[in-house]
Amino acid sequence: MSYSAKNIEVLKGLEPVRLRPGMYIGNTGRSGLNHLVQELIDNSVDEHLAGYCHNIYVSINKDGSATVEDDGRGVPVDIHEQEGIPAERVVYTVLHAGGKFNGNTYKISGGLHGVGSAVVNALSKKLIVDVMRDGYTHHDTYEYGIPTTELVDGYLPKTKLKEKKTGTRVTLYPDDGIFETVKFKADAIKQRIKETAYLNPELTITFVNERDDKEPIVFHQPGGLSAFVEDISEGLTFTSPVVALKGEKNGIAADIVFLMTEDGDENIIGFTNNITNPEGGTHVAGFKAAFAKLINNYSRNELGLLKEKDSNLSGNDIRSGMQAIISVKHPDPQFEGQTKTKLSNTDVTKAIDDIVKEQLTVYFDRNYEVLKDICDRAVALSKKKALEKSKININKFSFEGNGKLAKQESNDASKCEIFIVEGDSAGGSAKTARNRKYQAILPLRGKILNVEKKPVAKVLENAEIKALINAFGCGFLQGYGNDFDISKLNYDKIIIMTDADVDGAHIATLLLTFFYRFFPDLINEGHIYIAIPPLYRVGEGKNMQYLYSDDELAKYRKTHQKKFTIQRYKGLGEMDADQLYETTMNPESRVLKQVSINSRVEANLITQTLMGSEVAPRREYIETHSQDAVLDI
Ligand code: 0RA
Repeated sequence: MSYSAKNIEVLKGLEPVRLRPGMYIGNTGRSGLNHLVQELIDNSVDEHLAGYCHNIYVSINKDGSATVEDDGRGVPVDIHEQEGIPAERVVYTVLHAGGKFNGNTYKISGGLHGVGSAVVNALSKKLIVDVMRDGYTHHDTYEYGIPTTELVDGYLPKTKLKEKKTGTRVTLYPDDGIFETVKFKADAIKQRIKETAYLNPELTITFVNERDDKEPIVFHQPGGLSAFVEDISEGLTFTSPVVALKGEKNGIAADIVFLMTEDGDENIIGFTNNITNPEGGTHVAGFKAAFAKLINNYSRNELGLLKEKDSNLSGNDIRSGMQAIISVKHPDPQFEGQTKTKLSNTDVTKAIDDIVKEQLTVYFDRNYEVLKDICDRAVALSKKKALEKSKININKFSFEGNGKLAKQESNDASKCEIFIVEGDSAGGSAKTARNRKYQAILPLRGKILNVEKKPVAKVLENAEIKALINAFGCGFLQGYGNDFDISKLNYDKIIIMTDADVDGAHIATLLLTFFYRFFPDLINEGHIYIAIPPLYRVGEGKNMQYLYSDDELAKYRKTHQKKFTIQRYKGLGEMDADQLYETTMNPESRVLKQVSINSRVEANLITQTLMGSEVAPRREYIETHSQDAVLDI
């Protein structure tokens, strides 16, 4: 086949990726962009898992590109039998080609990851590949997925290596025609690298952000998962040592570490084949259930802490303060959920249950005092909660405290939305602007209570919070009793609509803290959204348009040399009702961000940093990270 015919074939093959990037990398925002780098890192980690690569270097470069280099065997460069081109070209131009070469059992293939090098290539305006093997550097380049390096007698051009080394180096320039922003988020990449280092104790990953001239950071964690669980528990008071369990059942390998704390929130993080599962899944649920079952058994039968008439201890009480990491390796992982990161293989539940039962029994036999302490604490907490609950006056929660809720007309919850807005004046505009059939408005008077570390009874006395709970209609006290019932939720979408300024971000954060603590399932099930109001209205005469970020404005300036006017919106109140509806409320034209708990590792940290007692750093964090903080809780 001729060179150009081959290229047309490549173009066709990669076309679906460029047409629907979201299907392959989740979205075309910052997190989608970061997936490109993560994908390259994951490929190098696969090479490590195959037993070859021990060092990975990641850099974000000054020219806007990112480089991932490893010291593995190097991507094969010999001629691919079926395709008749260098195998490296097949890896970077044929979708899902990656796994075929590698005999690796646990090839990463889950969720948004493992989408393949070809996807990265397709979404890059330029990609440079250098393969070091057989004493040569083999060089290749692509633009928008299409090879741009001329082959030499059918092979990649090569230069002799001065030193004896092997490996693969890939530099990618993200396509700015695809991504909303092409500025990599160093913190998110660092976070992933850190996790990867803990999960692969024999791997060393070096990260450098050339944009800020800081020293390279070396991630090497010989302590593995045990060190990881201590890290996520930093600052908490431990009430148990680190307990590590390890096993394999029916081809599913599991590594489990946990420790108990007095003051932390339960935090159980799942990984499948080295990739984090922010939405959890069968491994996390399986571990929770297995642990609770075992502790109930011990409490009742061995320790005599529960009488015959006593009901079982709740799982939440048993695991209170637990920090855990559940890492499974599965040959064929399946994912579901809002972000397709929730592990769904049902065979994992049984495997985890078996491993926990076998190994934890052995551990508790040898460490009786650890068992006794866990059981005693669970019983004490259960009694304390029963007492606290008996003091809460449930009658206060009649549907009287609706605040200034403007209800919608429809009763079809699947179509209804509630906008939570800041203050009466924005509330008034929103009430005028809304589609009354499906949209309800709940104005909040000023800032809602910061619920972090407040006793439940105090929280429930707060008028704004009462209004929220009553409007939602699905009960409350999730984790405390059985009053919460998500099927009764009155709305499909709960939308936080605040000004695009520091105060607005603070109110949004307070609300998210409230949801995170009291209604985590509303977040997990994808019901919580943040409305993004426009920052600017730009244009000339009749050709006015709205811009939602400073990046968009910068782009607009570049492409519009002619005269235009800019109006900056300082708050929702500056828009008239029509504008507010058009830009922020109309499902056809608005910008909404769905809130998800992206990284449980960070979620606790963020609520604690933002909502803790130190006001000054909190303000700074909100100001500079408001969008990210809000969305990454
Ligand atoms: C397939 C086969 C072999 C290595 C690789 C893939 C490989 C892929 C990547 C991606 C990034 N770094 C990588 N390193 C290696 C092994 C071929 C052989 O030598 O037998």
